[in-house]
Amino acid sequence: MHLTGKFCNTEGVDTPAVKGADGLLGEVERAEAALRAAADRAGAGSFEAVIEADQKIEPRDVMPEDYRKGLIRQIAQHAHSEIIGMQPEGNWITRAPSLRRKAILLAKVQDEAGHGLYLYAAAETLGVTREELTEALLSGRQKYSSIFNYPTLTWADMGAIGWLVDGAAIVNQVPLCRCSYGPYARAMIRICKEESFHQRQGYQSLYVLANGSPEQRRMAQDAVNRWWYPSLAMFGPPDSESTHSAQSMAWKIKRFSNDELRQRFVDMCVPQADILGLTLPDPDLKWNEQRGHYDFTPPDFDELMRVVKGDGPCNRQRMAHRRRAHDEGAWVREAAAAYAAKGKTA
Ligand code: FAQ
Repeated sequence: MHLTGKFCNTEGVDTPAVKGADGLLGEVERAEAALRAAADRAGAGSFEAVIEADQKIEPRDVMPEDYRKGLIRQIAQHAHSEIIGMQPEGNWITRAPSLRRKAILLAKVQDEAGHGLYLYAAAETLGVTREELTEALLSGRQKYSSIFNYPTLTWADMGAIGWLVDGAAIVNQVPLCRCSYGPYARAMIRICKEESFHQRQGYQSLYVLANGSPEQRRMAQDAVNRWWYPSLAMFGPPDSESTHSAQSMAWKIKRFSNDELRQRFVDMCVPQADILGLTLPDPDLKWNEQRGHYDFTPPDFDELMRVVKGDGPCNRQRMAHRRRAHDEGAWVREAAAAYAAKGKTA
């Protein structure tokens, strides 16, 4: 097989460079340039005119109430996902197999906290407070991504999450860099650059296991078997059942439908799985010459809806942990508020 390049690691295994999520970085950079151009052409007129001209809506612009509410819904769910998403991987920080892997995982989980913060800040520009958003998560009124309700059973899950979950996140989020709401689009640019690194490290970690001992290889395959369908489900219900897609796409919040992005993800993963030497757990996965895409078995959407509604393997554990962390952090918030108040009166 022809490989496009290599990057080194300290474990004696060179990982082939593959075309993949980091190839989407060019798209992020184009979105960044478009954002700068849009800033130079500010003040296009009415909400409809700005959307039509593919420019950005900014916090002080007039916007339909449903646009504002829809954005708060999506950005808040996204922010909560980053925060809850720290738990499955946080579970392995103390058990990482080497100091190097521990440092990488620690940095990745910390990045996810940062993504949550950028996103909460973007949501706040729409007139909600951080406290309101936190309360909505803790009370269960607002949700987070289904994917974080699955358990991380072995070290190989860290590789599979990086490769598949971060990979799915990038495919979904790169188009959000061109979202019509300025603060969300700007937050997504930085997030996508970091997610691309996350995806790459997961792939590399899995590659090392896939080329390791028979037991490591089995562990890598088992992780891929368990994370494949939940990753496909991250893209949401099929287009025919997606309640928000049509309006979100008309307002240029979403640029592609759930099914289009799911297909893009499958097409990206198949050659990457080949290089890993691992199998994707779908006997019906095959290239369709006519469509120019891989045919694949869709995820179980009834399971997705059960998990979203709170009945996944780890929903209760994740929420209990988040509530406990929130309560235990009360003194930090109080101290920070007291310090800020002191600064104002000094
Ligand atoms: N999980 O009408 P649609 C990450 C809900 S971040 C839970 O199609 P929409 C980084 C949906 O909210 C992952 N709920 O909705 C990371 C709606 O319910 P609602 C998060 C889901 O908004 C990696 C209902 O179903 N990413 O992974 C899911 O047009 C590793 C109907 O659905 C984002 O949030 C689901 N999978 O499309 C961190 C990206 N799918 O609100 C740590 C931004 C659907 O009416 C470690 N969000 N629902 O009660 C989006 O792109 C969109 O919101 C979609 C859903 C595509 C998720």
